[in-house]
Amino acid sequence: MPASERFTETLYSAYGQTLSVDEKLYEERSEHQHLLIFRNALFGTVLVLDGVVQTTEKDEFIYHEMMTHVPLLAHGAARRVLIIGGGDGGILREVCKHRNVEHITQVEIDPAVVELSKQYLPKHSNGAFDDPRLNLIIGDGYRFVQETDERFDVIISDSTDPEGPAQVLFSSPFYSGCKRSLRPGGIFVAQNGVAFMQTDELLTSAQRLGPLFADCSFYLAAVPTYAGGQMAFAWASDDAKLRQVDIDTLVKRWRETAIKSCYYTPEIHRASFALPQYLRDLQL
Ligand code: AG3
Repeated sequence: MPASERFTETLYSAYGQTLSVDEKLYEERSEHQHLLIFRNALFGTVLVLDGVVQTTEKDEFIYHEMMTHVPLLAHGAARRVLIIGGGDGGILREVCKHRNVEHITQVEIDPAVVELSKQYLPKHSNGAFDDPRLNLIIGDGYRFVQETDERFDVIISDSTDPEGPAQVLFSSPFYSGCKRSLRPGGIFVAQNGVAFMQTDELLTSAQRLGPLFADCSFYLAAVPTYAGGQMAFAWASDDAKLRQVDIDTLVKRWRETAIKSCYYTPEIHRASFALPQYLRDLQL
């Protein structure tokens, strides 16, 4: 394959990041979506779903640590965690590092993502799919939260963007299903797109989460391959204090986990909730 082959993301009509396809590893259309996996000299192995970069070997730690450790450390005593999507296993790997977590349910719609990620992105799950605490369900996360009798301390929605199959994971009924599946004191977080590029999606999520939860907001982290600035993570709970846990408490809890991170620190945790004025003006 000539080194000049390029992949250009199709997420936005007026803008697209381009990566060199230094070696194409896999391409197919599964029942649910188009999958592409290739090697890039800068980012390592790259997973693309329906034309959008989902995760790369080099920068995945930022997203997965922030989606996992922020809610788990804010909660402080999470024992039961639900992951919606996340088929590459990166969130699961980070959740498994928390020894106090007793049970993890993960609901991923596309078995191809799990299997291909185990094969081509093995460091994402790093064996976590074999963790005895895991109940992996291949199924529809939207239906799961409507129907389950299980209750969780933290729910992490690691989906694709709201166009296509994941659209329902940004809907009011999904959010209310998550709310009913949370234990008292529970926290819901979700990837919500790049704040500058997808501001409307933040607004929509805030409008839908607002009536359901006593407290909702966003926190931010810049992930290079989610191009266009800071990635926004939706945050919802019924206890506003969970978003403001003080630094000393976070430092103490973080030490107790004994987790070695590459991005997360208690200071970054606190700072990630500081929103730029253009987002505050939306009254999210
Ligand atoms: N899922 C979220 C990818 C979001 C990409 N969107 C964007 N660039 N606006 C990632 C799955 C990783 N486990």
